Order: sequence, then C-alpha cells, then structure tokens
Amino acid sequence: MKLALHSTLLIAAVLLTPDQANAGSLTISIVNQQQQPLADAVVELRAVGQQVVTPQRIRVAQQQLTFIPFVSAIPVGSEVEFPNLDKTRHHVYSFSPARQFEIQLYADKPEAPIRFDTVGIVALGCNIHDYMQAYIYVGESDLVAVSDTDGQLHWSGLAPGQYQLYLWHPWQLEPHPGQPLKVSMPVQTATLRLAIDLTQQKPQAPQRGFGSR
Ligand SMILES: [Cu+2]
Repeated sequence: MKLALHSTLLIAAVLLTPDQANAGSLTISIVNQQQQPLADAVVELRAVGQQVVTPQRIRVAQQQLTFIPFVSAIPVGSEVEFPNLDKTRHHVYSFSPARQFEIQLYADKPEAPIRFDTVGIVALGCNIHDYMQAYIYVGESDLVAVSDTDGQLHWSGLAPGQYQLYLWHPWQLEPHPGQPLKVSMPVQTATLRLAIDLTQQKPQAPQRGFGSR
C-alpha cells in the first residue's frame, strides 16, 4: 500500500513539468479584408517536434436540407457521424482525394461513422440536393478548431512552446502558407486576417414550395 502511494506521487511529479504548470490560454480572432469577423475559419496549431494526436468523434448533421455545421475540423484518424435529421433522404458524397465515400442516409436508419485517415480538405455534397455543401478539415494535429460567428477560437491548457499555425477557409483567395506562433504567456491573444471571396454565401435550402424537394 505504501509502495503504491509512493508510485502515484512519483508519477504526478514527473507529469507536472514547469511547462504544464504554466499552460496558457490562447484566443484568436479572425477577420476578413474588411476587418469583419470571419466565421467558419479553421485554425490548426502544430507543435514543433513530436506530438500525440487523439482522434475525435463528431457529427455533421443534415437538417432542414443543409449540412450542420458548414465547416468542421478534426484531427487525423477521427470519425464523423452523419445523422439525417430530415424526413427526406440524403445521399452524401465526397470526391476529395483525402477521403472518397458515399452514403445513402435515411431519417430512421443511422449509418456507421466514416473515418478520416488522411490529412486534407474533404468537400461534402449531396446527390439529391445540389446546393448542399460542407467541408471537413482533417488536421495533422488535434489542436484544430473552427471560428464562431464572432470570428473567434479559443484554446486553454495549451503547453507553452513554438507552434506552426495554419489558417483555412472555404472562400479564401489564396492558400495560407503557415506562420510561426509562440505560446509563452498564461493568457495570450492574436488577430489574424484572411482575404476571402466576399461574394460567397453559406449554402441554404431554397424556399419551400411545391416541388422544392
Ligand atoms: Cu440532401
């Protein structure tokens, strides 16, 4: 008993490195070229050096004839469920090199989740509803997130150190080359600007009427 207790204390001491004790929070604000908050932007932080990736399980629903959310971000190896919350049938597909698949989705019949094992962008469509569009960003790191309607993303418990930051948005005019970001303070903020095609709009189902389905 005494030995076990000693081991536990030892592990705690090893795990609590000075870096982790100073783990910080990072808030990133993303704006477009007109300084307006940019929603649906993905930020990925890749720690310089070795990193362990923890896969996730998320959902991309079909609801009111749209994909919700429009943009998702997951670490490589994650799984995505595609629940159909509509009464109508959907036929979801991707032709993207990072993951090609197609699934017929019925309201009352959940399908097995799809696993994403290759880093890249996966564009989703629906064979039945042409206007349905969504994106899944598959990142190398598990520090991937999507900006909210205020254009903000937040991480807490971030280990101090040097990261490479990548920014992506479906309507960006040019690929983001990646930029270094140093996490060194307990509370840190950053603002990033990304030029996008301002004429684009989030896909929406057409107004309902006779024959609109
Ligand atoms: Cu559909």
